[in-house]
Amino acid sequence: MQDEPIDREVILKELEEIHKLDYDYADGRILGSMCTEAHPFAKEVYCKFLDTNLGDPGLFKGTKHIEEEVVKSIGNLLSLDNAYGNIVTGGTEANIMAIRAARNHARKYKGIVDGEIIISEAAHFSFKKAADMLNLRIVEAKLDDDYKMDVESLKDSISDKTVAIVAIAGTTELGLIDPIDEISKIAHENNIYFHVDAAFGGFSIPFLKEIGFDLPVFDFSLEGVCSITVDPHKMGLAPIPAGGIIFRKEEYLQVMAVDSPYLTVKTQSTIVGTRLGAASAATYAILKYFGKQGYAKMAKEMMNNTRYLKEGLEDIGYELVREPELNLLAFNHPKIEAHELAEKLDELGWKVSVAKCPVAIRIVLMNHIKKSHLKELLEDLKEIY
Ligand code: 0PR
Repeated sequence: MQDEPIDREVILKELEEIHKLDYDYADGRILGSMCTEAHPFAKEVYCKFLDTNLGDPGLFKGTKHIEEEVVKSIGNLLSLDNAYGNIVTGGTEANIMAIRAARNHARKYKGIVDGEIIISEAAHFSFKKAADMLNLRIVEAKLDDDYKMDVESLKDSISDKTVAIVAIAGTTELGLIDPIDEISKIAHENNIYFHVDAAFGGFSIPFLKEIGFDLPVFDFSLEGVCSITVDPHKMGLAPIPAGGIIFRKEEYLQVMAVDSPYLTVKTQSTIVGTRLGAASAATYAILKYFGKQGYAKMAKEMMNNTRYLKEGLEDIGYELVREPELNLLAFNHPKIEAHELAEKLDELGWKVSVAKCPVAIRIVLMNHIKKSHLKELLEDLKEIY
């Protein structure tokens, strides 16, 4: 750090220059991200709540009320009348909280000390972080031929040490929905905590279902489901960092509460202590601003773009890994290996990512990707072909 203060204009100019190194969502070139540009209204609200701290909610009763209302609204969207939970930094923190609740619950009520969690090969890597931090062993259930959790393999993976089963509504690599109703039954019959990671799909599946898309049930209407991750900062258009963890029962928060004696509340269940209320306020605002109709319209638009890209790719001769279920497409060139193709696209300015299971180019059709961008992309893909 330099000794003398620097003029704010000089600092801002320097930062702007550095910021130019970042890609801009609005250019439509970021094709492999589950994040997008937050809605301007959500950003405006976010800035108004930058000094709030939900780590000491007695001092910020208004913002705490906002967080509770957001959790209730999201719970409602997921067929739960009385939701408990928090707006956290993202899907990773939400998943860690769910697994911590499951582990502590199993320790308290079943005496399990060296527990296991069952995830599928398609689960997000945040569960590996959770298992590592919480000292749990990961048992990986196989995927079926359709890249979803294989139910028979899940059954074989259950042991008397299982503290949680995790299924996914919108997998990171392919955007697929696991057979959550069947998994819920298995979890319920075996009295095992069941967490659904809908970080990606949670803000589109409910709206798409409402306007007639034939998508499976994945939410709290299934009696086995104990918690759901759903991220406002992905399909919800809230600014980063905004993740959501929704619990069916308050006891899941209570089993991970620690004493916080000198604060305005005497226990705390979140991982983070001091935590910003801005994400809750921005999410509150954007939920109201869009309403179900607004989100449904946006989700439909993204599905239309997905179909447009799918048909364009097939016309050229690219091979889809599978029919898309949500706004995520994975495909391959019949001869060029995916990483090589990704490099060619990168040279042309397209930022795609490569899925691992199976290896394929992966495109997430978020809100910032418009038909005009897809048209250009298809032209380049035709040229490469
Ligand atoms: N669960 C699922 C199903 C996810 O896809 C992700 C993230 C998470 C949990 C974790 O969420 P947070 O990243 O909010 O903690 N999925 C994206 C991924 O890993 C995140 C991402 C977003 C990556 C934007 C790149 C990017 O540019 O692919």
